[in-house]
Amino acid sequence: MRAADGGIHEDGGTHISGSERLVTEDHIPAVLEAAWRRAKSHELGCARAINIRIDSVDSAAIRYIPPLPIDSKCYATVEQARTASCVRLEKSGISKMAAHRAMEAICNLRQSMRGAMVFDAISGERLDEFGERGVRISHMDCENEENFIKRLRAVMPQLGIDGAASPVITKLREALVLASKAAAVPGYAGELCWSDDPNYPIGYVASGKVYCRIVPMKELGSSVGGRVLFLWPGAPLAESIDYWQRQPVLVTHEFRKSLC
Ligand code: WAQ
Ligand code: MG
Repeated sequence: MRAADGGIHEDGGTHISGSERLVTEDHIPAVLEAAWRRAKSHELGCARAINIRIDSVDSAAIRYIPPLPIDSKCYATVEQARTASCVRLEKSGISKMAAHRAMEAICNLRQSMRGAMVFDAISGERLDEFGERGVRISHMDCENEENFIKRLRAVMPQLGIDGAASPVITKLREALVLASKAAAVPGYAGELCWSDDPNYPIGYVASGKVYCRIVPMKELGSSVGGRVLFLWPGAPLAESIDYWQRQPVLVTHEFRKSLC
């Protein structure tokens, strides 16, 4: 599902929210209802153009992958958090210039993208040609939502006892599924992301194939957020994008123990 205001995305509409699921047919009515509710009740505004697309996927084509291991870091200020995020990316071999360019690119977004920008991990140049749209990663989900959340809580006890439908659990589950799928292409170097939802100041850095939650990645109330995926020089761009957009992936609940 992707929802926009002021017209459809393809006709200049502003991105409001989106969600990607990969479920069996019996779950479709419930997933459709949840997508509809999300589109109509988002804090960024009321969607007036909603695009819901259902693709059938051959179950034999599904790839099963484990989630990235999770770490978590809290900082006193957004500035400290962003500086530490760049350092984290640099420690995994991504250049300082690429890390800073990615940070700036997200900070300078005038309106939300519905997809991610792809950057060269050394030169810091943008590689994809999707402009304001970006690459929308799709066809992924967790293999079993209940077990996924149970294991997630076990490795991250600091998540507390919020219900499974709590915004934090939903955001983390979706972001971890996306980041784990993103990391599964050869040539993947890392990711920088934070939400464009004004009430959600948490972001993450994926580097060295670890998902590290970063708090606070922006000021509460800011609607500026986005995603940058890094590829090592020479990584196959077209194949990576094709995998991100089309390869069906289910993320298992084989969590390695939390690093925090
Ligand atoms: N594929 C590529 N990029 C996407 C996708 C997708 N499927 N979905 C969102 N994006 C990009 C797009 O530019 C959005 O504007 C931006 O990311 C933010 O999307 O607690 O909630 O759904 O550990 O607002 C991260 C922290 C939350 C989770 C990220 O992103 C945690 C989040 P949002
Ligand atoms: Mg959002």
